[in-house]
Amino acid sequence: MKKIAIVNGPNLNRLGVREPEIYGSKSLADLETQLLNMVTPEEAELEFFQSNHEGSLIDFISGFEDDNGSGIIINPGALTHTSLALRDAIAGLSLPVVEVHISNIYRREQIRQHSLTAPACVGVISGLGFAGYSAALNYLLEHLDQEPG
Ligand code: CA2
Repeated sequence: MKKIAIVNGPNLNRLGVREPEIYGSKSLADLETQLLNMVTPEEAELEFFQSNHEGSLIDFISGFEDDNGSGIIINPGALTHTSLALRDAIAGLSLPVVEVHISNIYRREQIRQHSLTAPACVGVISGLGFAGYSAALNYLLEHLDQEPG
């Protein structure tokens, strides 16, 4: 049984509340429904986690691997651009991690155009809105237990 975590970092609990012009008008609960509708319980178990705290995110992803997790989709929020600790935690995992950004970070302010966490991930999807999470989930469903590609 595949076990996939969808992890969202700081402020993503505010999705749908503010800045709809950048992040859309849907909430984190809408995202969960969208992803749950993509899988049957026999196909994969999805676990959702959001935190505004760097250490909690690090504890969750390492605990998820210890708990027989198969893959992770992560939107580290602004920690993408600042957290060497989160990058180290991702790099220390043996399961595949896909980084997702709702907005296209390469079209935004310069400070957002560099991801510290991306080099530790198998791939990055940026700018496709919630569809990026679905694409990441499709990738993991197809490629878990296989070589990247
Ligand atoms: O585009 C993304 O998904 C980001 O990871 C979102 C982060 C931002 O710091 C990254 O540069 C790109 C910010 C998430 C904040 O989300 C909010 C949503 C609604 C209201 C307030 C914040």
